Amino acid sequence: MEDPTFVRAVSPDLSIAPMVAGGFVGGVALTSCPSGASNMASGEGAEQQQQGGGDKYSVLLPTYNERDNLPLIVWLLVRYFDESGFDYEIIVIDDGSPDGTLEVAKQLEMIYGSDKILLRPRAKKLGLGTAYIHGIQHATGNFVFIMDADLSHHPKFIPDFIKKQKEGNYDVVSGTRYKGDGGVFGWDLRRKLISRGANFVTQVLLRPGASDLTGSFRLYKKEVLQKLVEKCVSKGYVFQMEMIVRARQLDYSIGEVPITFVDRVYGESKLGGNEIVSFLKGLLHLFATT
Ligand SMILES: Nc1nc2c(ncn2[C@@H]2O[C@H](COP(=O)(O)OP(=O)(O)OP(=O)(O)O)[C@@H](O)[C@H]2O)c(=O)[nH]1
Ligand SMILES: [Mg+2]
Repeated sequence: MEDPTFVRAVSPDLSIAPMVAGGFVGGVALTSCPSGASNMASGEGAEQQQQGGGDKYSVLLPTYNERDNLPLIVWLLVRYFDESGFDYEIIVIDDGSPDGTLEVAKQLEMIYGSDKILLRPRAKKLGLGTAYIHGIQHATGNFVFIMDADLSHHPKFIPDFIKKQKEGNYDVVSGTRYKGDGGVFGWDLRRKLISRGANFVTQVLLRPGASDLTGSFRLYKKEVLQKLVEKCVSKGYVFQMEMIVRARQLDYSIGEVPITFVDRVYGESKLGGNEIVSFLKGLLHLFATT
């Protein structure tokens, strides 16, 4: 058994900071967060010199039943942003999660401050696509990160995204599991085949010129994201793919950074037969209309 006082989140390089178990397991008692959290709450991070020439990064975190994951992802985001010195805000879009994610988010807002953690909840589960639209409306940054809140996307890659964006002044920087050091951890063969298959079929049909089409860890210029979201018609899993296909279509520049993707740490996976069927339907629709 593990040391009961620590829970180590699964990470490809096992480098995620240990969390005091009482700090987030069960998601309620957050007072024992790692020392960095309380320092940041008291404004230490804010005193660091801001970088990025006035750039601000809004991170959209859509959540549905993520009470166990949210404290850790937020803590890691705060850590990496504070270390890099860029201005940021984290927008949590919770869709009435029955597990009480919003209550946890409220505690995080108290810990880190309402200028850093913005809660923009909705009453019920309305889907990821509209969660992003809702989030963008409240984003005050000129750049927007989109990532999952289930720890599949590690905030340690945030500085790589920002560096890449600045290198080529890209409109979109897409995290890729299928290039360089990128990869997938924790998926069974079925899930890997589905992801590879979806990418392969889409590459053949639509030739979008990006290596990871179904991933959702991306950085956008805010106005680009707004335009893309307006153009996108699909809902569900095909949405991420449509975003990148439309980005190419609209001649936006796309940079890529290798990322490792780790299967969700807590909570249940929702990928079932229905999602696969609707993905294929969406793909065919895009093929027919683009
Ligand atoms: N606000 C909101 N968030 C959602 C909704 N559906 C999923 N999410 C969140 O969106 C992110 C991605 O969803 P996931 O369920 O992790 O999707 P996935 O990674 O393809 O599948 P699994 O991790 O295997 O379940 C997570 O942070 C979810 O909590 C929704 O309807 N509304
Ligand atoms: Mg996930």
